[in-house]
Amino acid sequence: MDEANKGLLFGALALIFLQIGCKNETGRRIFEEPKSGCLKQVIPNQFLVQWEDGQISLEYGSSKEQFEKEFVEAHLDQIKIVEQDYQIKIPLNIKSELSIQNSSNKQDPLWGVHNINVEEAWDQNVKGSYMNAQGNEEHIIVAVLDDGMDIFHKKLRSQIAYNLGEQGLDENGNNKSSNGKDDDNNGYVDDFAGYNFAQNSNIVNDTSSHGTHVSGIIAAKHDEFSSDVIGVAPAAKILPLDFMSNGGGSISAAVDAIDYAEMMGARIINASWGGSQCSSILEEKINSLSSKNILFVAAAGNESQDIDHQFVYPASFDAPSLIVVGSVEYDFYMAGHSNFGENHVDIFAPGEGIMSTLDSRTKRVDGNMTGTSMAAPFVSGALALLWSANPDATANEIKSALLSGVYNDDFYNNSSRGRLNVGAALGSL
Ligand SMILES: [Ca+2]
Ligand SMILES: [Ca+2]
Ligand SMILES: [Ca+2]
Repeated sequence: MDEANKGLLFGALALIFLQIGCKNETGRRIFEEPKSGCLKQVIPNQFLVQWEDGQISLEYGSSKEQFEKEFVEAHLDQIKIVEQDYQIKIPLNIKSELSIQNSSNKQDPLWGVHNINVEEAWDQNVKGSYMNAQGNEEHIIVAVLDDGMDIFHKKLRSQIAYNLGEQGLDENGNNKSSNGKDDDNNGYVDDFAGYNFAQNSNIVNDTSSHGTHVSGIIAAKHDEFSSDVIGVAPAAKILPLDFMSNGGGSISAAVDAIDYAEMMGARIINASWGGSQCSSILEEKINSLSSKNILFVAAAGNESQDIDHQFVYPASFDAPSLIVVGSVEYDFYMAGHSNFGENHVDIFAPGEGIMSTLDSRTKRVDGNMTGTSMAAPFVSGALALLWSANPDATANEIKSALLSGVYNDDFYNNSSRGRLNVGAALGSL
């Protein structure tokens, strides 16, 4: 491994904010005034509607005025919230240098995975899968909502939650994964290896390597070379859900991807992105996951700020199924880039100089990245291990085991006062 790709891709996901506070007496929130920072992110003529029954749909109109007059008025009784759709932007911030501390850890390219006490789980054969009542192996599915993933990477291609309904040959002898048909009638054509909600296609293209790096931290295959990237939960499966192209996505694509993750049985959603809030629909969506027993793991962000006071989203949402992750450096102190906050940040995990998989088209199979984007997937992998050890546990039980079994130190400014300790979390399950 040489001078690696020190990318850091959290960023000002400048998007979504409809200021709450002007509800009318029916509880309907129709085109509330967006924050000024959100106006630039509006996607013209696309509107998100949340219905009274909780469903969310994307609708189109020739203008906001026309849409309000013709669509909203006609359906007013069934509508709860109407918002403009917003772009999600995730600028790629490249850190020029790693902050080097006096620590022997920095010599170990895999220092992150070696310092979360995960061997204790592996030694008990807790690796991210379990045997069901029929004696078949079931894999915990982690949905990676990101810029895509290199599904052909040698450390990842065996680690994907393939959709068996789009596998094999159709009646004409064509491959179901590429025949242009929705063979399993789930609403998505050829969704064999995840889906691209930004472009409505089955090509999950990771232009930044960000999603490939995140995926490797969670579940990169283990093999015989000790210097190779290894994932936290090698028997878990990744569901690659691409909702951005060229660093940008939309609220509607993120919401569709969350729905898809739920439909395909994901128990964990990794969200290594964030920024300012423009949409209350995204907040309600994440809130609704607690009743579905799904955990949503969000990066705390890289602005070195207290997010109890300077909010970033989705990390500063108050949702029971949300777990927010900040990062530590080689010496286990909080990383200089990491956001913090004793109410809104839950736990820290390694996030400085993390080696993981890169998109093979970059001509490198692995490299380093830095940021809370890297810390979040350590926790997502840990949750997959916990759930595989106790598949009947509720999301709440898994979350509280994670947060009670930590390396504890009073100086950690987060709600658990701790950093990730997989073995101890397993012990408190
Ligand atoms: Ca993409
Ligand atoms: Ca399908
Ligand atoms: Ca097909």
